[in-house]
Amino acid sequence: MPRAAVLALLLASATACANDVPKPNWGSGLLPDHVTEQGDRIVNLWNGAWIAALAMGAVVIVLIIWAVIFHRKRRAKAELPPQVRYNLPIEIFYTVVPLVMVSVFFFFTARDGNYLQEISGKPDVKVKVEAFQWSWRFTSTVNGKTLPQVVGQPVSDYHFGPQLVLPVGKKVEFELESPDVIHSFWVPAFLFKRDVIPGLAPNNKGRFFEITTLNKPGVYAGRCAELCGVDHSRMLFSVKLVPQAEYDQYVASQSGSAQ
Ligand SMILES: [Cu+2]
Repeated sequence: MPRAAVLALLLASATACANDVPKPNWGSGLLPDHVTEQGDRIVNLWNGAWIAALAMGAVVIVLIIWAVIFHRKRRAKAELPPQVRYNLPIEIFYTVVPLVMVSVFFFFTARDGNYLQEISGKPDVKVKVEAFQWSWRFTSTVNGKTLPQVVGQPVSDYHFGPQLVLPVGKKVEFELESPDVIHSFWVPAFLFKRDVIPGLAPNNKGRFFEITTLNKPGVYAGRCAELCGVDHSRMLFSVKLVPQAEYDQYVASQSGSAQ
């Protein structure tokens, strides 16, 4: 009974803090639905890696089972089978095959890693993201106009955290900055996270990344993904994707309130 009670409590509290976890989707390898063009590439890399690893695992498991069954010690003949060593073809084989496998993984990982770090330099919206202990400050710049900052404070539900509003179908460049410790900017629906490292030079590539939003309006959870202190778990925010007309309205209302 006490164990069941503890389990029930754990279950209740574990699901309570997981209120922002998107529903898993088998079609995209259990990744959450994504809202960026870059997400397509990540889903493909993820699924490709899983399929390759599972296929390789299947070959290895079948070979192990085969070896166990056909080379088990039989009572009739107790002597050792012939001991083979320095078999050059086999040694070349088991050196080359893993090299090829690692090279294939490396190729796709490097190709997609480079793609994800590409920056066009011509974003429709620029967002400066400042991560601090323990919330976020977002400053958007659109058509040369800088909108008022959106500043948050620690919250236990992302709906109440700072909200970054972005238009759908547009290129958005992020610049990450931290005045204190390392944080990590993570919107699960972007299928992407990037550490926010204090003290990087202004032109350091590690500060920047770019996404192209898909036409999927909605409110998406975001959080800090790097343990950064006592209120790390409450460093929640949201990203709201809206159609262009609604975004223009938002920009207009913000420019008014700036004065
Ligand atoms: Cu943090």
